[in-house]
Amino acid sequence: MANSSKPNQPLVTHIYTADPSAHVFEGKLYIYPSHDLDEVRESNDLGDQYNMEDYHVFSMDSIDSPCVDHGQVLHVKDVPWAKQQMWAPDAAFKNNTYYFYFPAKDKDGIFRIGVATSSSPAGPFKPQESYIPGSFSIDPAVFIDYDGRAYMYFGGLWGGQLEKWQTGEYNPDGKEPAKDQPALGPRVAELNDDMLTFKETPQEISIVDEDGNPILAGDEDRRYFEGPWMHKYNGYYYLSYSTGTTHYIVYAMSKNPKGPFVYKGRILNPVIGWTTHHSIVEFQGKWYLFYHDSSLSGGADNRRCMKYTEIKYNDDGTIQTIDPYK
Ligand code: FUB
Repeated sequence: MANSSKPNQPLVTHIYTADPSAHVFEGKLYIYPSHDLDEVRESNDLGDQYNMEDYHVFSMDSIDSPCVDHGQVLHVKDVPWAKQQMWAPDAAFKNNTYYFYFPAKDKDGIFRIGVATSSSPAGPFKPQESYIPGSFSIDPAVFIDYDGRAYMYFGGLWGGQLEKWQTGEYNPDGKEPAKDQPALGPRVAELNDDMLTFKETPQEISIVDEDGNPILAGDEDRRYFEGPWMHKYNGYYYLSYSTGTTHYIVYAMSKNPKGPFVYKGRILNPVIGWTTHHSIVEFQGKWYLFYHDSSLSGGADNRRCMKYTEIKYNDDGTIQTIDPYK
């Protein structure tokens, strides 16, 4: 008999999972995480330790139900354009089809974002022949607004190569801006109705402080690093993301899905392990943060486990900071 799920506990323990993107499809909660390999690897700044090869999909009937593994839904060997490193994915539903979005390095070692489709939220997913034209870097998060328009948010520094795309072309020597310069923002592109292609060239999102000044590259407690997520609450768009080197999940708010976004605060304090990566979803009347840490492996950066906890909003729409271990 499978165990019931509990807040701040690993949702599954039979495999390592990370970067959980949670969505409600067909009345159930579906989770689309990375599948960490059970292998020992030394960490480096390029993220070579995250050498994942495939994806599994999970579902829960209610928040305390067992988390069910639907098995392997996509493998790198089945993706014609991809060579390695199947990193943080996401999924969306439109046109009676489930779309699974995933980053991977192409045959030239450049991260691109691919799509695979299925008639079921549990997959399996059939990949497109090539990656999304004009896509680059990592961590796609697809948000469908109430008006039906779909947007992809993406991008990540260091191993995610975002700093190499500042000119719009891939520059292997691209560096982060100087500490007193505006930080690089995540990218956003509206998707065409086919959900397979960008409607426009991806744009950089601006994240500013309460005075309207750009968050600077040296402000590592607040600047964008990777793992964007978009959700909407009470008419506001919430862009949440990881600060990478300082290990926070933070958020910024806007009245526009493309920003500018005003930095508001921390959602999640640092977890065990280097990376922190999350999603936010409303399910059966409550709001939840899905996240990961490395507790299941005793702290190995590349062997993580997905978890969830409830989110609470204040009356002014700000989010209460969560300490994962209290
Ligand atoms: O899981 C591989 C990478 O680690 C993800 O793409 C990042 O967001 C970080 O969690």
